[in-house]
Amino acid sequence: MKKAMIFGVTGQDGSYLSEELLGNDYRVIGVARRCSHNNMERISHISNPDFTVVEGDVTDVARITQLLQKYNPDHVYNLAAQSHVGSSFDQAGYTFQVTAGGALNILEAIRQSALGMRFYQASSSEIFGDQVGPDYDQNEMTRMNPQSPYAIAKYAAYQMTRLYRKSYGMFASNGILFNHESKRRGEQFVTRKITKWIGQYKAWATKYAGFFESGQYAFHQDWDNNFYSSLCDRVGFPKLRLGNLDAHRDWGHAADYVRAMRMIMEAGQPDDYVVATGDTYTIKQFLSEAFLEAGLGDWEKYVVIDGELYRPSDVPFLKGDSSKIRRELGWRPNISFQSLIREMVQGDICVTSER
Ligand code: NDP
Ligand code: GDR
Repeated sequence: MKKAMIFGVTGQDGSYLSEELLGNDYRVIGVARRCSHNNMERISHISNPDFTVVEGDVTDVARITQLLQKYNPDHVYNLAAQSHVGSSFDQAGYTFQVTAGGALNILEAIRQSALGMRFYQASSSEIFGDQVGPDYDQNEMTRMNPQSPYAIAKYAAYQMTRLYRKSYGMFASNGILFNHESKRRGEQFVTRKITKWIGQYKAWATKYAGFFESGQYAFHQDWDNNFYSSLCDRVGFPKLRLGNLDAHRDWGHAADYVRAMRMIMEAGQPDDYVVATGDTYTIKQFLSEAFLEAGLGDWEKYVVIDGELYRPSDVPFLKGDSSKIRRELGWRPNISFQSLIREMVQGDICVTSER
């Protein structure tokens, strides 16, 4: 049985990757940082004797070395990062320390241990920044021009991974993943922020509908969307505050993307691969689909544009060309944009109505 170690096991991808690897006969050692609150929510459902969680932080090279020596994994996945692009403008130094320095610490610990384990770096489409390919799709050959402290940290880690591969002959690969989401997506990212708001709003509107329908209030009006959105104004349910809605993103599902990670690590040779659906949508299009899925109609009635949520510089257009990984490793995504939105919206409606 092969052993895999995952740094960043408590994140969205860490949880899906653990399931993916356990389902493919790996023993999984997840590394989680010590936290004063419960950060195990995404992995607490995994009860498998081949799954172990240990404490560790990617800024602590001594601990990384100790863990590698103790468990001697075949594969090491580095998913740990300060992964919020917007926050990286406020916490540039910290982001660089964790997101770039963490990758270097693991690479160096592997090199010094001389145990020959394989390394995966969670690289990101953010490293393309404002650059597009000749057909507007970004692939492994597209010029990179990162546009945030996060993206620059990821670019440093990407280059470091390539350098260790070239200089020391290590099996070290970059998965250049475009945005991928799920019900487990962090609540500060735009897709989940939208679906979570929808879940809370629907729970609130249902409560009010019950109140009026109970006859305590004589209120003769069609129970339509205009009524509910005007309630938002009158009774004070906070509207959904968002920033730049014109950016394009190529959104896939995390379950499909962790399969790509495993395939990259099981390949014959180390290499760098773009992982993307090849479709792109604006935030406005995501809003439109999500509000339709929730039966709420026109999203514009519920959304307020907040200038504070605009980033000092943003990535305007992402659309990935993943033909290399499709051709060489046979990967392809199975979950459509519409199914992803359905899962996220319905998931958040269920969660909030159960509370
Ligand atoms: P999350 O933010 O959900 O997860 C990040 C993980 O890193 C969490 O487990 C977090 O722990 C952990 N972490 C943060 N700082 C440290 C540290 N100092 N030491 C150890 N662990 C730490 O990200 P995702 O799961 O969405 O993404 C996984 C990786 O892939 C990240 O590196 C991200 O930058 C990258 N990526 C993500 C994409 C996406 O669309 N999701 C696309 C391209 C790249 P805790 O739970 O305690 O906060
Ligand atoms: P991104 O994802 O920056 O692409 O990074 P995010 O969902 O944060 O933003 C996508 C786009 O939406 C715009 N936007 C908002 N974003 C957030 N978070 N909150 C808002 O209120 C809001 N309003 C508009 C943003 O400006 C941006 O254009 C994600 C992360 O998972 C990274 O770790 C990963 O590397 C990349 O995807 C690929």
